[in-house]
Amino acid sequence: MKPKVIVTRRWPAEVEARLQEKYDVTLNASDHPMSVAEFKSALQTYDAVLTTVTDGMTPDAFEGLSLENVRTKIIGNYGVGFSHIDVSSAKRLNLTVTNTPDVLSECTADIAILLMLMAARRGGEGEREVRSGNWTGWRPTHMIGSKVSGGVFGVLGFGRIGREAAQRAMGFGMSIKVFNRSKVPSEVLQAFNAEQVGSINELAEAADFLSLHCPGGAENTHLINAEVLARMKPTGYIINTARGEVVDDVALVEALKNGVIAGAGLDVFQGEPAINPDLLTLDNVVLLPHLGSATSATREAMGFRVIENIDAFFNGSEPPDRVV
Ligand code: 8YV
Repeated sequence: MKPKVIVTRRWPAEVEARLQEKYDVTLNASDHPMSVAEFKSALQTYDAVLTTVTDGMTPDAFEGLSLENVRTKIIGNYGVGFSHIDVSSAKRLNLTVTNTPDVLSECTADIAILLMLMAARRGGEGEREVRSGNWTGWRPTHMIGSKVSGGVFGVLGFGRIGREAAQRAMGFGMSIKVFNRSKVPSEVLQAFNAEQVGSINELAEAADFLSLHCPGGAENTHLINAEVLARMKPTGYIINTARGEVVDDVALVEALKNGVIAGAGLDVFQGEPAINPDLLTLDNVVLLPHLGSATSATREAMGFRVIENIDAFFNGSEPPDRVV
């Protein structure tokens, strides 16, 4: 008997087809985000639940479940971040959790650079002006932005995506400063000609662009707060392709309104798709709808990576990307 597998959202067609060849699959034809009740019932019905960031698997989604009534053995998350999955409940229920690292690092780093350029060179504002018919023509003082090339690129979290972003920033002649909880090996720092600083405040003071590449979750919630923003240069920018909760968006709005920093580029939001409405009123912030991994090559690779993990699991070997 093939293991019973449920996919919580629509995936690229090739990946869904591959899954269907191998497993007894239930697809989410309408692509609606699963409710807590649906998720709870899935855990009692399927051998594997294949999730995404839109599945809020907070402790209440696991409430009332026990080893006796849970059928699921593995949660295969489609995405690298898994802070939406309550790890202690997963452990209590003896669930294996896997993610999809590596395959999305380049494309997510691309979006960080896109946001940096758009924010600094006022790409969003410019586009809005042209489309609205309000552009009156070239003039020396029109829509002046900030120079990116040669600036300081601050990386908070020097993992795979942070390094890809730094690599790209080096192409703009930027110098790299890094804050990372653990010590980055000196040969890695050398390869980026990077300096590892000792605190987030120090990084904030040095960076022209402070790009966030750490995981989300409780321990990184509001790492970027009013105090850190106050340390930044008034010409500085925050770039967030990590998780919305890493930035205190109320403090960010104040900083953007009051000239504490020059601007921001955000691909992720606390409580997304809801967005702090004040952000929508500000011209010095660029807003994207969580596009980090949104290329066809990457979304397919993510799906095949989930399949590799559940294949390994159901064949009795260690899934390559086990995180719990
Ligand atoms: C994913 C992401 O597309 O992988 C991640 O952590 O943030 C995104 O790029 C999303 O999480 C899908 O689950």
